Amino acid sequence: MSHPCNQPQEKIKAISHEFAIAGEFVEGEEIDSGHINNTYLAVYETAEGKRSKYILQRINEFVFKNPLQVMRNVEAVTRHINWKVLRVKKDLGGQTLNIYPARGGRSFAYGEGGGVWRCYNYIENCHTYDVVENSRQAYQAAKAFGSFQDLVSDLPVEEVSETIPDFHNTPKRYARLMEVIAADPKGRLENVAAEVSFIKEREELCKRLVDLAEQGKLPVRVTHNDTKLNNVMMDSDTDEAVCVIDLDTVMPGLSLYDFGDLVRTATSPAEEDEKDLSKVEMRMSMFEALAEGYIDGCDCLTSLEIENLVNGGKIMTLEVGIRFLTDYLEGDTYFKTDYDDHNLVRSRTQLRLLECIEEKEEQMNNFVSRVAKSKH
Ligand code: GN1
Ligand code: MG
Repeated sequence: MSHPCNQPQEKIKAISHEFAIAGEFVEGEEIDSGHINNTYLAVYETAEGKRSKYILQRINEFVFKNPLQVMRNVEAVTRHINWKVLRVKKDLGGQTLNIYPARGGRSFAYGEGGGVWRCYNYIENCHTYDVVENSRQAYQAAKAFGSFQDLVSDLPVEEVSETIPDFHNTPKRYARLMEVIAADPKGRLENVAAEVSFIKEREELCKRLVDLAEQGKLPVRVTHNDTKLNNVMMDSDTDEAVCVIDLDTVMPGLSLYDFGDLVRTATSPAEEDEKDLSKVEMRMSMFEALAEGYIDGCDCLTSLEIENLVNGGKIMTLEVGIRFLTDYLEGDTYFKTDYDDHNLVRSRTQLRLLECIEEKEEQMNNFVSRVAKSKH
């Protein structure tokens, strides 16, 4: 029997062996990335002594009920982007994600217990930020996600499936929270009266984008849907955006969800789970860099999309606040947590940020109109 410490190594070795990787396995480790999937790094060495790194991920089947559908979306998007980068010579900043095929040519392999795994190239000399440090980083991240939107703007929406139904349907997220409040399955409701009334006052806001989309006023596009700042790899020497990662939630959506999640994650100097709410802030300089970057990266935005950029920021921040609170009340079954109140802390940070955005809303909208005018 193997020593327990070697088990992750053996697990990583066994699963990486299922993919078309040249050379011999040297070592592996688990890496911290996101609240959903388990991610590992594997190092391989060829006969000539060249070492290369690979990313292995097990798709979380509780969150993604149909992992093969997720893989079909990822295949469609990576194929399209890589083709565009070759043909049009426009890229996201230098690198793109590539899927290493599994034995037999599929894009995924089954691991222990039937789990679905995939293998990506490792993006060299890069790192991610959980908190934005300067407006250059904000600009770079937004431009990368704007370019992503632009690159997939001619990929027909029908070619990607909705892998998590109503993922960004904010009114449905609101309705689900109301159900959980009514049931209060874990007896945690007494701790969240202030958060619940804050959210209830904003029921109308939840509907704003979905209504415009239903009326056909906002285009449904292929979107990324998880555009957190830490889903952009930045060059470790130059801080330039190099590659957009985490393509699992690519599906039909609104560009404003993508811009909105950048506002949520790249304007405040506080972490997503900061306990001291006085540290939460919506910094105008960061917002300005995001708006400039997104508009510079994406030529296809309509004027109504541009007019709603600030609404995107407000709604995504509210939506994620609702989702964290729902998960807290349900007993933390969705997002990975490190301690008992983690989801509550995260929710409070989002709601505080929304308040900060509301305070500066007019200024933010004025800035967007000025940028829009200067570019058209
Ligand atoms: C999750 O996997 P990760 O950490 O990039 C979540 C997003 C949330 C985010 C909040 C599939 O993203 O929707 O906005 O946490 N992903 C999924 O930090 O639910
Ligand atoms: Mg992620």
